[in-house]
Amino acid sequence: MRSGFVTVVGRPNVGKSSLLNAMVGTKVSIVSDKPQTTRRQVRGILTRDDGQLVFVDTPGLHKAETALGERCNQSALDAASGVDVVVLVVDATKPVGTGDRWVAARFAGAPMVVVVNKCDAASRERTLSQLAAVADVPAAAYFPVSAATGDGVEPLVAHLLGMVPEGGLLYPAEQSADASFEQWIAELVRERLLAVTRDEVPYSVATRATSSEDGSVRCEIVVERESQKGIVIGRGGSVLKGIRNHVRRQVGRSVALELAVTVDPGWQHRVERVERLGY
Ligand SMILES: Nc1nc2c(ncn2[C@@H]2O[C@H](COP(=O)(O)OP(=O)(O)O)[C@@H](O)[C@H]2O)c(=O)[nH]1
Ligand SMILES: [Mg+2]
Repeated sequence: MRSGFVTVVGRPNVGKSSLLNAMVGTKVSIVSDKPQTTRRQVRGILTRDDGQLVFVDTPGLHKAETALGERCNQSALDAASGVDVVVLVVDATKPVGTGDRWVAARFAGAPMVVVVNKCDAASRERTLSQLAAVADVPAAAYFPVSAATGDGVEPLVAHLLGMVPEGGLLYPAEQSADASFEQWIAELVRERLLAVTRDEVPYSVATRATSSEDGSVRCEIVVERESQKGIVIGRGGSVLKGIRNHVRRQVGRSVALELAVTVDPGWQHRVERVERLGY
């Protein structure tokens, strides 16, 4: 048996979290069409007869403009120390740019695999030219994949298993995520908020959930302005109600879920608030 840690890095929105979910085979990290969805390291665990891979999802490295952004960048950089393999993800539909190379340089020296993702959305020629464009990033292998369709994911996983050292289980075989139930609920609430809100609202939202003794879960939604609170609640509470129903369906088991919205002015610009919210 082999086992090890595989950190997934790249620019925002290239599909790191989608790829992690595809490799694990179940959803453990939230996804959205907005950049900076992932705010901290998320672990997803794949256990097979021939080994176990612990995937670490990371926030996309970007030019940070807030305390939250700096925190996210640091979290991504930290995730690569001491890992067995770094998977650098680039987007098949966007030109490979200085941003991708800058990210690659941050992880120079680590055993690296480069993945060109979203191949379902790019022509064959485009995918080939993307592979050629990343060929100068020193890596052990280059894989074209689609996290959306699953194309190319199995050969990638098999290759990664071959790159980690011999060893036993790092997590119990039946465990596929490291987040607590409450953390997962909070993430699902935020994922839905990212999907149904626009403009600056998605970036202003933080969520935090706690369980009470009767098994019900209370999730606090923190926004930065009163006007955002109104948007998140919706007319007659319609937006909140929709989020609640959607999340309860996703959880897959019956849970009493209470949502509350609070305003914390400019929280993402203040280090101590960012830390208090758990980022
Ligand atoms: N067409 C296509 N879209 C994808 C694929 N993987 C991810 N996406 C989309 O790209 C966006 C960003 O995905 P996400 O996993 O959150 O990216 P991250 O910020 O790098 O973690 C979402 O809208 C995804 O649905 C893929 O293989 N094909
Ligand atoms: Mg992500």
